Amino acid sequence: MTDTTTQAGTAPAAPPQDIRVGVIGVGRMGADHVERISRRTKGARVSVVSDYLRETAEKVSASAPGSRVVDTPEEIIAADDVDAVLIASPGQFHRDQVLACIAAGKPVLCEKPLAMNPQDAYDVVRAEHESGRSCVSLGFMRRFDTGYGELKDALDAGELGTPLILNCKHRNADVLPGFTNVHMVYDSAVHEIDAISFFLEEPVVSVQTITPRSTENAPEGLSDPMLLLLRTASGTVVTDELYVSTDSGYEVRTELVGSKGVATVGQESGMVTTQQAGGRWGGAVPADFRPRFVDAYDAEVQAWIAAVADGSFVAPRSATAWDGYVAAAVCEAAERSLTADGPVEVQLLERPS
Ligand code: ISE
Repeated sequence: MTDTTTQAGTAPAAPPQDIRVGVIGVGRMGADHVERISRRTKGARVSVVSDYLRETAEKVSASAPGSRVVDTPEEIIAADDVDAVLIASPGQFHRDQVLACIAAGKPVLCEKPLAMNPQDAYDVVRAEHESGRSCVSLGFMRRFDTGYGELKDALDAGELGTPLILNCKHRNADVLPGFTNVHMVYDSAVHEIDAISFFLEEPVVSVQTITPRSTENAPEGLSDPMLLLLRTASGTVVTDELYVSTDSGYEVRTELVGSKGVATVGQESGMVTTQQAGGRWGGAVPADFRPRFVDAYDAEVQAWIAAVADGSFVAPRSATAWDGYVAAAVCEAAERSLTADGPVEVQLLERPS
């Protein structure tokens, strides 16, 4: 039990208040965040949730003690019992919801992508700049992955020399219905595009999309697998192999080829088993990004809550609105390259000073 006795004349110290988080969108990812905040995040609790399916919101709210359900994102952002907002709605709603958080002066962690085009993403950058304070964190959780962190530290320490090639592989067992080539770029490849900002800290100047013949597992109209070839300002080349209907499991691997060495992350094999039946040797593959990146998501949300609590609002390693804009600009060039011959130039607006 906590000892609350004090010396005569001094008031007892007020216990630190939990940060009250409102969660917009509690489908697959939002529900995962509600569970994380309710069970594993220190100094935070979920106070309000909303979803376009009221029934889903009620079910998820029932798992978060003390939370309530409202009908609209606007109600969450305006609520007196919401100190910070987590947005996990579909990407096309992010711009308006983030702008509303900026207008309300509330710190926000928005799942990627920031927007489905660079213009919308830049609106957020400008609005945050004009508000005079940074309050937008973007959910590129891989920045908080241990392997990503190790590779970044090795690069920064010069252990790998000059980065020459970054090879990325991104494989999903399957995707949600309605997933198109545009989602492949803005929803999936956007992670590797942000990885370029994170690891190499320089702009992408051009991108080319290559589409081999598709797997028979791919949904109608989706070019799967898809290959992106990107070139940075200083000449590093990035390959991104996306394959989202493998029908097996979730794999994300990153290999940096440097002038002094090659480093690979994402090859965790966990337990390896020899099975008598079938004569096979091997380990398990995570089903999707939630188990694969659970530690990264936990670390990301915990760092965000700490930043909200100390008033800085954006954690040091977190992606910002600017990172979201840069990613959207590269995605737009990748989208254009789907129907163009050869590489497409990336156009970037000036960063507000
Ligand atoms: C999904 O939206 C994610 O963000 C996952 O991390 C990614 O692997 C998947 O391809 C996306 O659809």
